[in-house]
Amino acid sequence: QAVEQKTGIAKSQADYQKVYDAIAESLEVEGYDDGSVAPVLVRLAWHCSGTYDDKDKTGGSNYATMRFKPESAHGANNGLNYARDHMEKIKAKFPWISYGDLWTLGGVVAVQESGGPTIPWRAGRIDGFEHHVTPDGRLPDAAQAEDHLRFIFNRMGFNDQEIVALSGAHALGRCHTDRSGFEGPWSFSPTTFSNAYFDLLLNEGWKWRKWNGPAQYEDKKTKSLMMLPTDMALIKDRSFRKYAEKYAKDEGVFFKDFSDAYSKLLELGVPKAQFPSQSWHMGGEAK
Ligand code: CCH
Repeated sequence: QAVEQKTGIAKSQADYQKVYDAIAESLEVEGYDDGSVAPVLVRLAWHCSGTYDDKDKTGGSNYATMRFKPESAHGANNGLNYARDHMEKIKAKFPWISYGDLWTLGGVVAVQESGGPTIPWRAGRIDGFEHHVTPDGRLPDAAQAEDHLRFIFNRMGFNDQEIVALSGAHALGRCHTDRSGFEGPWSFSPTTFSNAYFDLLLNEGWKWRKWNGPAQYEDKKTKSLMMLPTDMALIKDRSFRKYAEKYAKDEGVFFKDFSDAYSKLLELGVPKAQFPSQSWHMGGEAK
């Protein structure tokens, strides 16, 4: 099915596949973090979607409101200018794509090309205006615990199982002192999407790191990995822990549940009528 973009020219899945390919080719960036922009593209896709409030239907990925000053300056979005600037180069080649489609497709490419599951995705988001920006405080605060996680993610419409599944994205990437104040990667291979986050969370020994930065954990053995207070809440809370254990044991189950929850996340706030009826499988072979 074709999707009508604002240019009025209908685009097909094949057109979006070209955008996918261009993003995939752009992921490796020598000298940037661990050599890939995939992690920060996942964070952009998540933060542009996670502002959704299921009660009043505001926020979400539809209008790509992080382009506007109030939202781009929200503390939770520190450092995402890097990801947005990166995506501008793709936008220059495909000016017909909406920012919401571009950023969420970036999040799909980043997960899939890092070895993660296939993420059903479809085009249809439209560019909105500054008045669509939602208030600060809709994204999670890493210094908090399980009650806060439930408060934030229930607002988006996610349950305990989906909260834990989505958190597994922290297998990718790292914290930066100049962005969030926290420091370090969660896993030994931060450019590979896997269930390593759950395995490490449950099976490594963790203690508070002694440093001048915000309270975070470090692994006792190598002192090279980190966990946020919110990460640790996933094994302290009994309901959350059940799912963390399941995902640590079975990567296939994690991949399936992550794919479902992430696909749902990337569509938050988009009226169904804007989408073609079927989701697409972009990129490589289905896993
Ligand atoms: Fe996250 N995340 N995240 N996160 N996140 C950070 C980085 C990444 C929280 C806090 C932080 C999700 C959920 C949560 C990624 C994906 C997801 C950072 C460091 C903090 C702090 C930012 C920095 O300094 O650069 C908290 C709290 C939650 C609560 O649940 C979810 C959900 C996802 C995706 C599905 C990814 C990927 C990164 C790495 C970014 C990078 O630049 O390497």
